[in-house]
Amino acid sequence: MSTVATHPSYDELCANFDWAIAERELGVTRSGRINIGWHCSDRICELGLASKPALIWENFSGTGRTYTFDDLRALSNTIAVYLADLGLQPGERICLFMDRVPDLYIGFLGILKMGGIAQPLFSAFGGDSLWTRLADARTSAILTQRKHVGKVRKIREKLPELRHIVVVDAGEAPLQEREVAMALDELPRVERLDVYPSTSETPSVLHYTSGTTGQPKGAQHVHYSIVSQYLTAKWVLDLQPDDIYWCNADPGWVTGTSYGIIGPWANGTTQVVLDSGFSTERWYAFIDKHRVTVWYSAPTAIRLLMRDGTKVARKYALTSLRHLCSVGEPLNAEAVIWSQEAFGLPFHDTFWQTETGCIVVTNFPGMPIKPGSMGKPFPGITATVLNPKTNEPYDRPGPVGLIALRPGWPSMIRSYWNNPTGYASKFKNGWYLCGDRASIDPDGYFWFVGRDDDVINTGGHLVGPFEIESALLEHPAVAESAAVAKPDPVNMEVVKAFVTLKPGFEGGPDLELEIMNFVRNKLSPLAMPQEIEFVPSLPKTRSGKIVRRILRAKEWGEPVGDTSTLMDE
Ligand code: 6R9
Repeated sequence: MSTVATHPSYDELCANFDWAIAERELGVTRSGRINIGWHCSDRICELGLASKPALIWENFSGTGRTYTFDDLRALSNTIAVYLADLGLQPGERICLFMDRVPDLYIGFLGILKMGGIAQPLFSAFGGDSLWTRLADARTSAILTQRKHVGKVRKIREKLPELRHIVVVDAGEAPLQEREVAMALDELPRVERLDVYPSTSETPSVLHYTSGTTGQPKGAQHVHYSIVSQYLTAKWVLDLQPDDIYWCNADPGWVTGTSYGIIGPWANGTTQVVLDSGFSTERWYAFIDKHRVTVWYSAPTAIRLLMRDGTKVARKYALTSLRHLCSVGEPLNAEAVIWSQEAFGLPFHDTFWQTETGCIVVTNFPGMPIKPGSMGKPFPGITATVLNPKTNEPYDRPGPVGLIALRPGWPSMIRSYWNNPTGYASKFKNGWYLCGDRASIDPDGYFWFVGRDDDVINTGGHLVGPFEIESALLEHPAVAESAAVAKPDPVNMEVVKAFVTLKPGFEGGPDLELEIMNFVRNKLSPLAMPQEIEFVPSLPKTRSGKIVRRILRAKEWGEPVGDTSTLMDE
């Protein structure tokens, strides 16, 4: 099957771009009514796709269930009515605190249909992480499962505004104060609903950012975001009518809502969801069983697949795959080359943030991929890199600067919850600063360097962690790596690398020296780690991002700061 999109080329799309293209296709205007819940279900039914599967769901043990767009429509109506009957009002924050069960996806649409603000949080969060975010958002209700309700019970006394704790699978279990049982299958199915008349600027989703560099912030999205999410899903993920699409991100992370709910369903795409943790074989078997065609994943998962080698991939029929995309962290060249070897297809990198709401820089389908580069701005997005001294774009390709976007695309957040000053501080000279560094080559391709705070200053030379980590990952023993600054009396900072090894390798001074020399030969003596520490695992956020800040703080003897999004808290 071809990997080339059927839509016009990147250059043609850029030349004729207008977000009105998406507005027309979605049947919305900036001043009219838009409701994401309605657009992702009712409208798809009106287009004649009521009986098309919308969600093919499977849990860790292989039990599954399929929901059509008509099911999605009626069941999200049902949840909307249920929540409104509890007395919940439009504009109130309603948290989704569940594993990737169908109620999570349907509940998300239901909340939006009754005008609530959906606040998805990772079900793996412990009490403290949950409390910080519910307290900050002054959340009125939480939808959760029996297995997680204990965490809510522990903190509810500190949350006087949390009026309803809705348990979706309570069964006969005894409930406590403020708790109600909502058995979706047993509620009368609501066929007709007057959906809340939201417009473009009505708040829709409140996402707490992964917090790799500090306190989590509540990113405030609006219903108009669907305009960007719809079109980027269609063009970048290249969604076609017959696709079986798998986004393996949890909706606690923006990828799991923008491209695990809104983008694909606004396109009427069939999605598969696997409610289970990572396992190479389980994932390949899932792709094989459901004949997945488009797969949206992340470097952290791809590195684990790489660690297990191409042989495992050959045990499964993965030939249904025709388009692969990646997000969340820099995608190193090695991973692109490996995926070509393992699946016969390259991963296409996509760069964006909770704040941008949609993909902003990407290896567009059909555009030649330069392995290691993130690609070019999505048509309609003006992206550049600024000289950090002047906050002006460079007048030539090459130098490393701050990634900056011209504000105004539909899915940009409108503020940080309770923190307008924090939001205002992200803008300089009329540009929105992403907080990342990159360079642009003469062909207009962006090359990621690192988060601003992760750049290493060794003897006055700025070294990006991505370059060093990419080189480390090319060494046959290295599974994962993080390069951070370590204090040095002469050079101010030197590079220290933390490394996890592939099965069968043992850390020690010989391997350390070998890897150091490997990096020196590939890059430069400057980029060579002065020290390599072999570790069993690296600190990561729940969305799989390596948190270099924590490793660096230890080297400098500084406090590690907020750790509430960490995987192994
Ligand atoms: C969607 C998402 C945003 C930060 C972003 C950057 C990093 C995301 C990337 C990437 C290099 C890519 N990031 N995609 N870095 N290449 N393709 O991840 O949102 O959780 O808010 O994180 O993630 O540092 O600024 P979010």
